This record gives sequence, structure tokens and C-alpha cells, in this order.
Amino acid sequence: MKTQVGIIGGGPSGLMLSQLLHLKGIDNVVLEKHSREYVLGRIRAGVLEHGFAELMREAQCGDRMDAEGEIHEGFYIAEGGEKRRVDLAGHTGGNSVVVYGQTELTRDLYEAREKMNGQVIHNVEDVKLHGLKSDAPHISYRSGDDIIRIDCDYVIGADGFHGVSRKSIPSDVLVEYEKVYPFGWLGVLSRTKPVSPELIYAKSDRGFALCSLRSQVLSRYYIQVPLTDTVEDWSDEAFWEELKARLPEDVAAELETGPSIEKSIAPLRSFVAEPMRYGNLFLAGDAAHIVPPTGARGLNSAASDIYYLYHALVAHYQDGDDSGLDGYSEKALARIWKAQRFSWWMTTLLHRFPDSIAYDQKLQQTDMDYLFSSEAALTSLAENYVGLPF
Ligand code: RFL
Ligand code: PHB
Repeated sequence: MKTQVGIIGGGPSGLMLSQLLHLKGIDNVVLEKHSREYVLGRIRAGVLEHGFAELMREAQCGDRMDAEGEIHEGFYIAEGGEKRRVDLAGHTGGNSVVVYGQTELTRDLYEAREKMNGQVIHNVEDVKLHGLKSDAPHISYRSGDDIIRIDCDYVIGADGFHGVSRKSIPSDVLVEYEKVYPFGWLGVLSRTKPVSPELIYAKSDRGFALCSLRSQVLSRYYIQVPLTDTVEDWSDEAFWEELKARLPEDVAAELETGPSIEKSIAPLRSFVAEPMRYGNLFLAGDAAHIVPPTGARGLNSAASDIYYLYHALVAHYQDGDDSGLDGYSEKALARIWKAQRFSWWMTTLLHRFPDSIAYDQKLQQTDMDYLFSSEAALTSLAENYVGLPF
């Protein structure tokens, strides 16, 4: 098989790039390790920044998002029994975020790929990358007993944190920066009315909690838990009790509880791999960087990678201009590190750190007091949360 761009990974990054390139007449193939049902079963992001939403529209996949997604112009930070609103629109000249689940947008991207007869091959095994430093790289994978070879001009590694692409870069070339946090998030999805029309990020002595939503009938809640906890340790009842204990009393009193439809634990990690290009391999999304979910930056960081790659590949194929490809890693990393800084900051502001000393706690409290006493600090939070320009 031969194509122009071989994309590894059928998550949001890979599918979005595939769709955008196809619309510009650039031939590509997506290789995905799992089935479509499996990919759609993973409950992840809920908040999309404006730039991501724009990219969905450019990919001609924005109709359902625009009809069913909710525009949020603010969110709350709760602490010490009260909640205070962060006015995103007011601090960013009218900017906002869209609440629309990753599951839904991935479904939209799959459907768009299908409609255009895009090539998305599922359940591929043993994906290997070859000749990345040459002008003629190829990808191989196993399907049953057959080894299939795909020759391409470029390989895009959009196969998430555990994928094979990043690992194909020699260790003397790749530099990895990593910070692992001493806790995770236990998330519950439930068919209940969300406790608040806007998200609530709650800091409490018992640990962090987040009230989020997918729609007015579907809620998504998280609580910070020790890394040693497992999903089996948390019955639905125990989860709801702990969540209530971390929220202001008036919010807890309004909380509608019900059976969980999904329950999972995600460890919190910050990670960046540099460079994001090796020969004709380009990394994008979680394959190159991870943030703790506190600032809702993960998927949104993937969006800027895809935006830069898309424009760079179009410039290459349409105008013979390689400056975008040559500058990709540096340009993408500049924005990535800003998202890293913001996610680290928001995580540090809101979580309970088991090893923190009294001095750290004083600083954390001062950071919070400063935030709500300074228009400049609130503006900084707001402009990062809605997304810095691409
Ligand atoms: P993905 O989604 O991990 O997709 C990678 C795909 O590659 C496949 N794959 C392979 N395919 C072929 N060969 C191989 N060897 C392969 N190895 C892996 C995988 O099966 C998979 O389908 O990466 P992508 O596309 O870069 O997308 C990144 C996002 O998924 C991620 O950044 C976000 O979900 C992060 N995130 C959030 N981001 C936001 O912007 N806003 C949020 O509100 C938000 N909330 C979250 C989140 C992530 C969470 N978890 C569970 C980590 C909430 C949570 C709880
Ligand atoms: C979610 O709804 O899953 C969500 C929302 C905001 C975050 C993280 C996760 O910061």
C-alpha cells in the first residue's frame, strides 16, 4: 500500500488530521490499534477551547458540536464553604469554551471519515516504523498472519502516551521531561442533572473535586484520590459521600446522585518529549505531551499540534514550501510548554499534596487569595483556560 501521510493512532489527533488533509486532497491512512467501539468507550475530555472548536468546523465536523455542545463563559472555584466565579468572557474580551465530550467529537470525526471513504484501519497489531531518516519511510503492521507494508512520505505519530511512535525515536535524540503527581483522579459519569450549570473546581482539606458535565442530563464528577486506590475501593455511595464532603454545603445539598455509568482512575502526570520531529516522523498530541487534566488542556494542546502540522503539510504539497515542517517542533513546543505551565499551576493551586509542609500550604493559600484580589491574575487564568492563540 502507498499513501502520502501515514497516521498512527485513531484518537482525536489522528482522525482530525486525517480529515483535514483529505479535504485538501492529501492522501492518508490512519492505523488504530483498537476497535472503534473501544476508542469511543474511553471517557476523557469534556471541555474544548475555542481553537479546537474552530478546527472541528474547518474539518466539516462541527455541526453536532454547535447544536449540542454548551458554550460556557465562566466556571467556579470553590473553597472554604463558598464558590467564586471566574468570568472567562469578561476577562478575555468575550471568549469562551465549549462543553462537548471527547467521545462525541471522536464519533463525529469517525463518521466524517467514513462518509468521505477515508481509510481508517482498526485492530492493527505490531505497528513498526521504518526508515524514518530516509526519503522513503514505511510503516508495517500485522493483520492476522499477514504483515502489511505502507509506504509514505511522512509518518505522523498520534498514538497517545503509550504508543509506539515516540519509542521509535532513538534515546540519544529524545529528551523527556516528566513530573508524576502523588495522586490520581477518580471519575464518575452518571445520568443525573449536573449540580451546577457551570463547572466547579473545588479545593478542600480532604482533597480536590471537580463537578463537570456532558449535557443537562449527564454529569461528570471527579475526586482526587491516592495513587494506591483502585476503582474497586470506591462504591458509588462512598464516591458521592466523599464528593459532597469536598463541596460547599449549599452545593452538596443540591447534588443529585445516581448509579455510575462509568468509573475510572487516571493518574496525574506532566510530560513533554523533545523534539517532536525525527526525520520524517512528526509526533502530535498525547504521543508527545501529557498534562494533568486540571486545566482542561490535553486535547486542546493536541489541537495546536494538528493545526501546525496540517498547515505545514498543505504548504509542502501545494507550494513545495517546507518551512512549516522544518519549524514544527519548535513552534508546537513553545505553545505546549505554556499549557504545561498552566496545568501545573492550576493543579498546584487546587490539590492537596500529601508531602506538603506548612510553608507550601501558606503559599497555596496566598496564591488563591491573590487570584481573587487581582484582575490581572484572573485575566491570566482566563486567557490560559480559554486557550492561548495558535
Ligand atoms: P489518544 O486519545 O490517546 O489517542 C491515541 C490513539 O492511538 C492508539 N494507539 C495505537 N494505534 C496504533 N498503533 C499503536 N501502537 C498504538 N498505540 C496506541 C490508541 O488506541 C488511541 O486510540 O491521543 P490523542 O488523539 O493525542 O488525544 C489526546 C486526548 O485524548 C487527551 O489529551 C485528553 O483526553 C486529555 N483530557 C482532557 N483534555 C482537554 O483538552 N480537556 C479536558 O477536559 C480533558 N479532560 C483528559 C480529561 C484526559 C483524561 N484522562 C483519562 C487521561 C479528563 C481525563 C480524566
Ligand atoms: C471533564 O468534564 O471531563 C473535565 C472538565 C474539565 C477538566 C477536566 C475534565 O479540567
